[in-house]
Amino acid sequence: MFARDHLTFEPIPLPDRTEITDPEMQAAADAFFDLMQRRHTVRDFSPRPVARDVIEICIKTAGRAPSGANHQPWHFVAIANPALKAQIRAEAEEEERRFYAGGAGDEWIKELEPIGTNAHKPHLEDAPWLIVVFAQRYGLFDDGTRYKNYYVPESTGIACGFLIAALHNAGLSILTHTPNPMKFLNAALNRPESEKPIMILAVGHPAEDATIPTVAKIKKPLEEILTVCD
Ligand code: IYR
Repeated sequence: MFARDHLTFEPIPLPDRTEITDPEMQAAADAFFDLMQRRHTVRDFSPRPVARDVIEICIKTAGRAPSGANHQPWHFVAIANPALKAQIRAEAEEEERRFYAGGAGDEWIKELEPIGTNAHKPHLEDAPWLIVVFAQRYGLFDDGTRYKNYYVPESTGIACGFLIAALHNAGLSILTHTPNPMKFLNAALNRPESEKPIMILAVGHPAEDATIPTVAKIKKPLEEILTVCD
């Protein structure tokens, strides 16, 4: 959020700091890894409802992500309304049919084979909540004038990471879904031209017979993703 006031630098002492010993730090880091390694992308949802309060606090958590110049260039739409979910499913499936019928290109389709995806997206209706994340390419003051936002993809990407971690921590399953293109979401959800939809998260409890693709468990080892310069 950018306001025309608050344009002066006014430092305050670091709030919310907790001292932590080195062993406590290691234990906390290990516990968080253990939590996050249990996150799996789920495409089969149970009809069990999820309280709106849980969704709201998770989105509030996403809103604590760092962002370029603290402009917080994101907006979230949380949808439980069955008719709206059905509309989004229908419009997403229309895009997906084009994608799988050739729009994606052969290489992309081949690489999706082990993931097992196709144009059929029942989870967009089965999941009790859809959260659509919009990136604010530029900001709008109340009087309609524009201001610039900075590092918008990075900022919204971090917010999505916070959101997924918060939802997973609450015991929920998530599918990150990116129909291509996603422009239809602006009209469906009445969001302004300044906002670009970046993903739909289907959120809920997994179905009892939910599966994941075998390849999803194969993660790059630390040596491959990390170079240490000490
Ligand atoms: N949006 C399509 C295709 C898709 C693309 C990638 I990259 C994935 O990791 C998974 C699916 C779909 O949702 O089916």
